[in-house]
Amino acid sequence: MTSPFIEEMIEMTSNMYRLGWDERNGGNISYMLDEEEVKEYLDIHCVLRRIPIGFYAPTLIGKYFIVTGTGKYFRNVKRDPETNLGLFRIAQDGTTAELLWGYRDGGRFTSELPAHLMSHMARLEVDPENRIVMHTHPTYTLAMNYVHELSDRSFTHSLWEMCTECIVVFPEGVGVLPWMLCGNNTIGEATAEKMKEFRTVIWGMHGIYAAGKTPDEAFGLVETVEKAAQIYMLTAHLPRVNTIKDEEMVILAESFGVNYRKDFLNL
Ligand code: 2HA
Ligand code: ZN
Repeated sequence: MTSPFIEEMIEMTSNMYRLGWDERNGGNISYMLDEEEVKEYLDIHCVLRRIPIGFYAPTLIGKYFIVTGTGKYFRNVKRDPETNLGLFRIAQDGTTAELLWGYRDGGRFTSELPAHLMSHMARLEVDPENRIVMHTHPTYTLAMNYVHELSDRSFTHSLWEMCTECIVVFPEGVGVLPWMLCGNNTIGEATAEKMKEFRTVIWGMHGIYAAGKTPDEAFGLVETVEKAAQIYMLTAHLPRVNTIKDEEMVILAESFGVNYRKDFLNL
């Protein structure tokens, strides 16, 4: 099967791999699809396997997702999408994935499915058009986690200072979680809680989550945060001679008409 959504997954995973964000099996993506677009390519009544998801997702019943597989390498998605990706529907019980395509070697979805689906539920509440949740390990964002205080406000403020466009691209800021054990419902719930407020959530000393209506929106958030973190890391050990001032960020936000977190600035 080839389809626009598989092509999209190939493009995203290939780009993320080449950016150096997804070593080995690092990173995972979930993309919610409309039944109409799935139907064009698959018999939606032909369930290959039923896989428990390990939590209850009432608002996702009947929804379709294409999701990267557990233990799979982003580097390999292009060569063999049917093994490295899977497409499933959340069953009527709200706790089972009905596999319709993929995970061909008997595999299953990413171990981070709780964080993905719980984030989808949280984002859909605030943005019914949300479709994408992506998780990755961008190098400079991670580096910055080791040398910067991990709080929503101060981390956001430092990122906003690093590129003129930051406050315009993520005016709501970024949420920051402390280091936590990954791959379980607890980190999923913590991520979803932050996702009510932020499209971008940093997992302390692990990586980043981003959500959006389109792959471009989610990807754009991660690459903008990563660019800011890169500039932070290239300059953190040098004397700061110039900076974007908080009053200038206000001018930017107002000029672009974005609703920004005023309490994240020192005015
Ligand atoms: O699945 O990135 O957080 C690989 C990961 C886990
Ligand atoms: Zn990870």
